[in-house]
Amino acid sequence: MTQRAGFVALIGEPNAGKSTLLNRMVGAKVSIVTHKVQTTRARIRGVALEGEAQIVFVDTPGLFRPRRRLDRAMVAAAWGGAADADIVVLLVEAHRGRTPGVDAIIETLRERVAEGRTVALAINKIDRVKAEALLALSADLNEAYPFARSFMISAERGHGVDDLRRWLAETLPEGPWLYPEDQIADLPMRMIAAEMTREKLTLRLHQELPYELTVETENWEDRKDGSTRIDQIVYVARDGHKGIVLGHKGETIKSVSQAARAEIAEFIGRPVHLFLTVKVRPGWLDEAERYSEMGLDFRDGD
Ligand SMILES: Nc1nc2c(ncn2[C@@H]2O[C@H](COP(=O)(O)OP(=O)(O)OP(=O)(O)O)[C@@H](O)[C@H]2O)c(=O)[nH]1
Ligand SMILES: [Mg+2]
Repeated sequence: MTQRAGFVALIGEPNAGKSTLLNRMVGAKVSIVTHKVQTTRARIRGVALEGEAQIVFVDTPGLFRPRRRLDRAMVAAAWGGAADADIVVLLVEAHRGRTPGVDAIIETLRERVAEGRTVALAINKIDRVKAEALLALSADLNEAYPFARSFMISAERGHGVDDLRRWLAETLPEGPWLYPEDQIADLPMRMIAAEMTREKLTLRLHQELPYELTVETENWEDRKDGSTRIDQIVYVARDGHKGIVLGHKGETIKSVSQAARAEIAEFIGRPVHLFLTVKVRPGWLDEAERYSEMGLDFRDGD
């Protein structure tokens, strides 16, 4: 059989379930997931195999109307992912339907991406609605845009995901595989580890979560005894945010650190010693280095 390989970009509004779908396709948690919008900040590649095809999924930040510099960099990264892909899959939330945000994405798809590129629709979270509503939504969206195929899935529960994977595998171009057979992610381990800590912070901080927060892995040391020491910095923009992240008597940062350590240790298969430091850095949202650490372009996207 001939080998096939290529890139499949997952795009959609914030919270559509793109990262959940990527993780399910890859079979490991490569990209962080929370119930909050704007969780993913950069392009994250995860690799899945289906028969003779290697499908490289590209998770992207949610698409919305950006205002701040970080927003603009995120949205630019998402459209960049779509522009580079062989196939684009637009995720739409079943229970929210055709929102103005979805229409805006379709508009941009038409203007910037569509030419010669295969675009499919995946209505996600079908576990949240009645089946009757799905057909009408699918028809409506297909009227707005000529999707090559439409799928109805639940990324969380797995419904319809095998069909989507099979179709992607047979639709990708013929060609040699792009990654070694056993590789599942294309993101430096230090970045995955920082993302895991950011996820735990996001889950723990609820409404108090500062938007102006980022996590970087500063030091990574694989020790002779088989364990790994990891030092990370949590950057916040204001003094008040430092207290929020630390929590009463340091309880918040302690529980975040424990949860992140366990997840990183499981991922790398080694015991981990994780040290978190919180730093107040008022201008970090305008520092080029912070963006490159996140895998984003500092230059303003359009
Ligand atoms: N009920 C239900 N919830 C889902 C499904 N897929 C994802 N979710 C939930 O939707 C929320 C958002 O999921 P993510 O995968 O982080 O969404 P995303 O599109 O990557 O979001 P951003 O990175 O912020 O753009 C999480 O709480 C998921 O558990 C699904 O099929 N059904
Ligand atoms: Mg995401």
